Amino acid sequence: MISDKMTQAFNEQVNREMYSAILYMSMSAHCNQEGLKGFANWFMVQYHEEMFHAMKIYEYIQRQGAQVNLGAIQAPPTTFESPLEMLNQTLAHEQFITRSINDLMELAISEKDHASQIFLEWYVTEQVEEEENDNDIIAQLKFIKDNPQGLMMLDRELAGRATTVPTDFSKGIESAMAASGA
Ligand code: OFO
Repeated sequence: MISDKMTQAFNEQVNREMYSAILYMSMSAHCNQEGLKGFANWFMVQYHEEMFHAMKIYEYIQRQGAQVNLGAIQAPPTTFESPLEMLNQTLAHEQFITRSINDLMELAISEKDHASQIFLEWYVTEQVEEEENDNDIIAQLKFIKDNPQGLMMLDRELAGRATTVPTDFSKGIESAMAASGA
C-alpha cells in the first residue's frame, strides 16, 4: 500500500523518466543527422535506460495496488548547437532528475513508507552513475575543443556503448530482467 500523495509523486516521476527518454531520443536523431553515429548510439542506449527507469516505477505503482495515471509528455528540443551543449543539457537534466528522486525519497521518509524507500534506493545510486557518465564525456569534449580528429575518436568510442537494460516489458520487469540478463 502507498498513499495517494506518494502515488501521485510516483506518477509524476514516470512522466519525467519518459520525458528523459524522448529528450535523449531527440538528441540521438540530431546526432545521426550530424553524422555523429557514435553519439547517436550513446543517446539511443540512454533512451532505453530511461524507458527502463519509467517502467520500473510504472510496475511498482501497480504492485502496490495503486493507479497509474499517465500524463502528456512535454515535447523535447530538436536542435542543438554542439555535442558539448547537448551533454551540458543532459547533465543539467540529470541533476534535475536527481533532485526529483531526492524529493521522492524525502516524501517516502516523511510518510514512514519503508517499501518505497527501499525501492528508491536503486534510483539514488543510479543517478550518481548517470551524472558521472555525463561529466566524463563533458571533460573529454572540453579537452577536444574544436579538434575534429578528437571528436571522431570520441564518436568511435561512444559507438561501443551497448544496451544492458531490458527493452521488452510485456511480461513484467522481473521476467524482462531475467531474459536480458540484467
Ligand atoms: Fe537518466 O535518469 Fe532516469 O532516473
